[in-house]
Amino acid sequence: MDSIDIVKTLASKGYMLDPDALGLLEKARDPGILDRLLSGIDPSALTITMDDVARFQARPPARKLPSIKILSDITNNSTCIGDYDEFVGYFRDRYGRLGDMMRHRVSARPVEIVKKKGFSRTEKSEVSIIGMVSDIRDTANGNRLVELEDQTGSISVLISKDKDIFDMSLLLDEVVGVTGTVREGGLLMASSIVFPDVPNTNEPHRSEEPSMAALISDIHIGSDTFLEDPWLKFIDWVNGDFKDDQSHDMVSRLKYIVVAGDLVDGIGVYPGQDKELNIMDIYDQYRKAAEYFDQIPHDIKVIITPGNHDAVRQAEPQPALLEDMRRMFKHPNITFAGNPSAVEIEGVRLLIYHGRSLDDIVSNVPGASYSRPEKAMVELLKRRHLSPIYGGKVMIAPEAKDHFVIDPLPDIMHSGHVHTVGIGRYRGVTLVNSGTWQAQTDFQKRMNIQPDPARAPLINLKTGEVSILNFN
Ligand code: D5M
Ligand code: FE
Ligand code: ZN
Repeated sequence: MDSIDIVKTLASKGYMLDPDALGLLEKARDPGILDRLLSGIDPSALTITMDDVARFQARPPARKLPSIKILSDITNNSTCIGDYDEFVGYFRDRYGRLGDMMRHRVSARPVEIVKKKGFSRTEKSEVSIIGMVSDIRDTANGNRLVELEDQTGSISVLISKDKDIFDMSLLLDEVVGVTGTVREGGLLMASSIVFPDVPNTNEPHRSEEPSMAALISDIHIGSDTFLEDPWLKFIDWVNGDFKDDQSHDMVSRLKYIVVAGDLVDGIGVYPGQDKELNIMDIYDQYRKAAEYFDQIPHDIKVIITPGNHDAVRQAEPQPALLEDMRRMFKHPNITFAGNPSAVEIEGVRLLIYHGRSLDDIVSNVPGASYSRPEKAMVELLKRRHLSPIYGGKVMIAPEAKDHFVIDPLPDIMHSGHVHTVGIGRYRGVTLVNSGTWQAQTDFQKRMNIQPDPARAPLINLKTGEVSILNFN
């Protein structure tokens, strides 16, 4: 709106305008401000001042925000070249760190010693081991036989179908603690199983300010099913295009926007993708993305991490977007980080992981589904690992350190990938799956995956409360 329109609109309602106030209104790039001003101002006022305008601004001038601290990220820290020896080191690190999380609860003995116990005596006292699951089978009698390994050897563990623990789902390559009695021949009859898990005394960190963070993902810019209208509605909303008080309250506190991967649809991600693209060039896709993100108010801090559709290596952990793409973004407050990455915002720890392993959880954990992604995320959190199954959907690069181990514990875990929205809490940790800005694709139609497009979950960093806004 130009100055003449602003003055005319206000004059038609009987208000005059200070020149300073007019300057502020022009500068605000805040399409909803006149409506808010007119419905909120004292009707007996004659002249609108700069203070009046400031009161109705969607985003009051920001105080200096604390910086975003990166706690862990593979970007520029990759050690892996793909040697066999590296896999040995990778799994040793996984076993060591997950095992350590259980040692105070399980007084584990080495597998080789435990097996000998079975040969030497017939005593019925219980023993414990910590091992990595290398095989899971059902026996002819309907029990479950699991193979567990530590550095000393491998042992067979029988989980009887008559025990409660039979209902616990075990995954290949995860690290668990098992207690039971050893039979002659060295078979361990399990009586209890523990995961690395979250301590039940866990208290999340909270910000001192009620700052809001919008958690989004799977925008898929460049796809012909990308929902540009709702997306632009979101961008306008962030810029103040609303009339309601609830939006005003939220946008005035909105300090962060986090993107958990699949910013663009990419090129050659699946067979026949070119028939479903609007933008056929990967650079053009990122150029378009940069154009959208530059419209986000510059005092909002943005974090962008990649997903399986982005133009970085497919093996996870994935590094941040390349410099070629990053420099297209003119927004001055964007942090580009890897997938996964752990960051600290106002003292609150946020774990960002695109979520490709959720496909593995949905297909391997009975009861897990695409419609309740937060439940699948709980399965990852209990295992303190973002991608327990090796050789599933996630191609894992054998880094010296296992970047998928969930340590330190996050206060918020943010994923996407499955295109459904889910909010949950597990032992103090808030779980958010942030849906998508892409309509149902042909592939998803065939797989019967129903997406929840154009929703933006917003989390209050002081309370941990999440609100889902619908931009459809
Ligand atoms: O994934 C979006 C959703 O669709 C996610 O739940 C996986 C599923 N999907 C997509 N492509 C495939 C293939 N080829 N096999 C199995 N499941 C798939 P996105 O990463 O956005 O494509
Ligand atoms: Fe996606
Ligand atoms: Zn994805």
